Amino acid sequence: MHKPDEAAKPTKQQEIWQDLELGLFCHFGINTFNDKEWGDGTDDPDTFHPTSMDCLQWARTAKKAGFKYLILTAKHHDGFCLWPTKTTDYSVKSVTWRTGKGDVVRECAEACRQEGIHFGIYLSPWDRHEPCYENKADYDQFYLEQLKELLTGYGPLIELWFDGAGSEGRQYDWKKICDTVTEYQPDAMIFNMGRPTIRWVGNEDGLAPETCRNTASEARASMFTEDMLTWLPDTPKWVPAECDVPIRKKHWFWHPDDEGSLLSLEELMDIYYKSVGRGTNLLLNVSPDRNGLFPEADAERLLEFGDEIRKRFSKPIKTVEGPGKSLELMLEEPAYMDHAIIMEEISEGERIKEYKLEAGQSGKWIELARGTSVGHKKINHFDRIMASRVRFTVLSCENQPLIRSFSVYHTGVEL
Ligand code: FUL
Repeated sequence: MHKPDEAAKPTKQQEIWQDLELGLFCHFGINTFNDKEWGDGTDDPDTFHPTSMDCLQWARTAKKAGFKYLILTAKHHDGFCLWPTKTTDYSVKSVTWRTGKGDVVRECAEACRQEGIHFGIYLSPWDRHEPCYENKADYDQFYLEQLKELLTGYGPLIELWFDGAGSEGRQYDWKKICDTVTEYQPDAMIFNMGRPTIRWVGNEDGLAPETCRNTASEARASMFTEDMLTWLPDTPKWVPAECDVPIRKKHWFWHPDDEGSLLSLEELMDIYYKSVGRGTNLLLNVSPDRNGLFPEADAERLLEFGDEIRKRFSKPIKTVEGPGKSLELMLEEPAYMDHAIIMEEISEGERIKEYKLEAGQSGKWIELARGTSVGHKKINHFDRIMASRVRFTVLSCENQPLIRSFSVYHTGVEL
């Protein structure tokens, strides 16, 4: 029988990254000040003028809400750079803000370090400002220079976010780009392009499919269009997914008057169940406004989200772990329960293909849930039931399943 990815296993760095689960995306730049999502590179640099920017407020809010990393748009498609790069004048060097001596990337990196969360960088390959963009060789060089500045000047990076948008039909030197990341930041994840170590889930709604495996070949077959097949041949076999979504519907940058599009707590929890709860990381975007601060409503929603996750899942009724096709959880006395979380020991790969969950009641087993992939984490919810035994049975697998943890919870939430 053909088993394409049986041998796929994460690197230590991928395992660490998967354990982070929650990342915050921050789209901030010249678009913020011009009410745009995709600036065309002609906006006056001096429009970039945050009145009271405080990256500590971003990092502190992220940390408090339980987010473990933050990714900043150092340069979006408009080409405006948030750090004083040597490669172009279209940057924070050419503005009256902080007399041209500001460096948002530095302030943000330091704030993250201070708060003890990881920092990562988004650097758009598509550049609508840079005149040399038209010349492939020149721009490849220009982009590598920018990347090198970011890789060497801002401490350890958890992730480099390479956006494919706007670059349809354009080839960049992905081999050199990825080699450069590996040379200067060997522990950083490479998002989706070239020789990725993590992949896009395939939509911007923060939703993973019910069956979401970590292996490259299955991901390609189930989620991607043909252009994803341009990954370099030495792409690792283990490529976990990251789900990205903005907290204000469809808007990555801050805009006046769109507070009404802020996702509700229920919507965020649904996204959480369908991203982290399906074994991926969630990268939730919150955009600083023209003050250079997370708007109060967004910050509050983020904190509510963090509180709700903690409220539901910080106190399991009981947890077990171990190898085998069947694991049973026995309580001293019957208890109400409505959720079960299973984590596979993915250091040895992803082995479970199908499973069921049952509760023992008066000598009978009642089926609570059924599922396919588990991987890093699987959240199952079911109607509240009173039981003293819960059983997790693997119905189909490759190799001996290894369960890192199997826990049951009573959240009291009806879904
Ligand atoms: C897309 C971009 O075009 C959006 O502006 C945003 O940056 C999102 C995260 O990725 O491809």
